[in-house]
Amino acid sequence: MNINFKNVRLEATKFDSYPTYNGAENLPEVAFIGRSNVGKSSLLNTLVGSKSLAKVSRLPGKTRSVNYFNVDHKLYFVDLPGFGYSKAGKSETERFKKLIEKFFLSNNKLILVCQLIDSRHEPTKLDEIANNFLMNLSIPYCILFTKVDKLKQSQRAKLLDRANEFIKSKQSVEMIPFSSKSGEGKKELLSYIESIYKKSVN
Ligand SMILES: Nc1nc2c(ncn2[C@@H]2O[C@H](COP(=O)(O)OP(=O)(O)OP(=O)(O)O)[C@@H](O)[C@H]2O)c(=O)[nH]1
Ligand SMILES: [Mg+2]
Repeated sequence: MNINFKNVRLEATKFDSYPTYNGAENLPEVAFIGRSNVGKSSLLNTLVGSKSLAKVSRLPGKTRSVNYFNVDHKLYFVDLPGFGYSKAGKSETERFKKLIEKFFLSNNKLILVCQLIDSRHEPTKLDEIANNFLMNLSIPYCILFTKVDKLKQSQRAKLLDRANEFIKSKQSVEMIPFSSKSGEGKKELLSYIESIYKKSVN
């Protein structure tokens, strides 16, 4: 029943999410969404213990398709293109927006949505819009604060306040500080995903 997160392969790459990808095994999905460059692909690599499974770049706008990683024949990790990439042209931005909306609105296989927010900065307007949209889907939802290795002690202390401010008056939400560099948060996130998975198959 336990998931072997290291048994992973890229199964499919989609540029259009309609109809949604069913995959050979029709597995439940865990999606990772957030601003361009926030560290989605890096986080996925860290979770599965790989350096290069998902493509990472210093420049925003690296992931432009929806990538389905088959994890141990039990679930898919879905790496989405980042939103808010200012250098992408208008039509590219529109395409991403439609792709992401369709991905979430016509998908009944999602068991968890993880929104990534850069721990160094205030959440952006787009982070807030995404947060509102995602929390209204009534799918289990969590926030991952990325790149915490870059925080100074004083910023670290403020993170919790900022996090609470961000989700104030919303239902209780799992929040995990994460670093792909130090591995902080990895264990916690994997056990959280595993617990959600177990609930979904019971
Ligand atoms: N210090 C530090 N750098 C990180 C961390 N995670 C990602 N980065 C760096 O941030 C940059 C962007 O990482 P990606 O994983 O490609 O980000 P992404 O969210 O997938 O970006 P798009 O595919 O463009 O949407 C790369 O230079 C990474 O090395 C982290 O935890 N700590
Ligand atoms: Mg990416």
